Amino acid sequence: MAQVKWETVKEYEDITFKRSGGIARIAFNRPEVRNAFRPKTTSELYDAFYQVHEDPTIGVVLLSAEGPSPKDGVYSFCSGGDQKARGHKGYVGDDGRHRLNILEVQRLIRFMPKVVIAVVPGWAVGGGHSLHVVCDLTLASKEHAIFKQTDADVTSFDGGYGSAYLAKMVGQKKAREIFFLGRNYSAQEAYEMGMVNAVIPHAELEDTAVEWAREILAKSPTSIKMLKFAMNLTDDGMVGQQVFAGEATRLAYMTDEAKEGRNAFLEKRKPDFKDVQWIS
Ligand code: S0N
Repeated sequence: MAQVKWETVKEYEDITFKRSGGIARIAFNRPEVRNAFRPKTTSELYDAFYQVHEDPTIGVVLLSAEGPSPKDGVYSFCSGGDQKARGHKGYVGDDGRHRLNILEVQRLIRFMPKVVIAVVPGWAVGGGHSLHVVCDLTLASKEHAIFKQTDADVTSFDGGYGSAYLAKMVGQKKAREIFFLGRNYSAQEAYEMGMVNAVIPHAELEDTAVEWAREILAKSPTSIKMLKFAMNLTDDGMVGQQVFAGEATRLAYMTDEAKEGRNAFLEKRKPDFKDVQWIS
């Protein structure tokens, strides 16, 4: 069993944000509404994920949820956009502004050079389902996780990663079934479809996630991030190439060749690359 002592990084209203060594834990904290997200939730998520993105000492993030619900004891990961916070122009924040910033959270998860593991203790529904799809790995509670797509019931649909990338993951027919019928799928069924990495007894879910995170942290960080971006690349088009190439440029900066290029400019002379080999 993984022994883990979480320390709070920052206090929020709708989420919790903790860390233990190189592992961050960001968790929804609205269990009374099945962890639905409102604009405040997505702003807080963005803020926490951005801190993780910027922190070179963190390599793995667990995206999880607090719970169960104090009202009825039901566990949830996330039930998507808060339908009570939805006005005629979309989701509306306390300041009266309409926003769709869950997609910005998705992009941060997708493009951060760290591994994000969805730890699903219960319902993963609508935009909550899409979030698990966009995470790098998904671990699900054997007893309580249920996967469901209600986007077509409430006319609040994810036509990006939540659906199109899901189809790459589970196949076109299965993805269309998930979205067109909106049925419930158990953790085992989700595993058999290929959208869950492992089905874990509920009591061991978080410890298992920490064990997976520690295994990943023992690997070469450069390899892990280049592999993540390489696997993203074909589905992310020019943006995928940009993200992958950004890391290639970072590696190039670390060479003597790059030092010479920079120094030559700063010293107002021609660069001397004659000792650099054309390695193939
Ligand atoms: C999760 C479900 C299946 C659980 O059912 P269960 O266990 O029977 O519980 P309930 O009694 O239904 O719920 C318990 C309490 O929680 C409240 N609640 C649950 N979900 C939500 C929610 N999403 N919003 C607000 N409240 C919620 C219930 O109202 C109940 O409260 P009380 O006790 O006060 O009655 C079931 O709850 C369910 O189906 N929930 C709704 C799921 C849903 O339709 N979600 C929205 C789907 N769409 C998205 O998420 C779109 C995401 C998005 O934002 C987006 C993405 C891409 C592009 C654009 C957008 C965009 O912004 O539109």
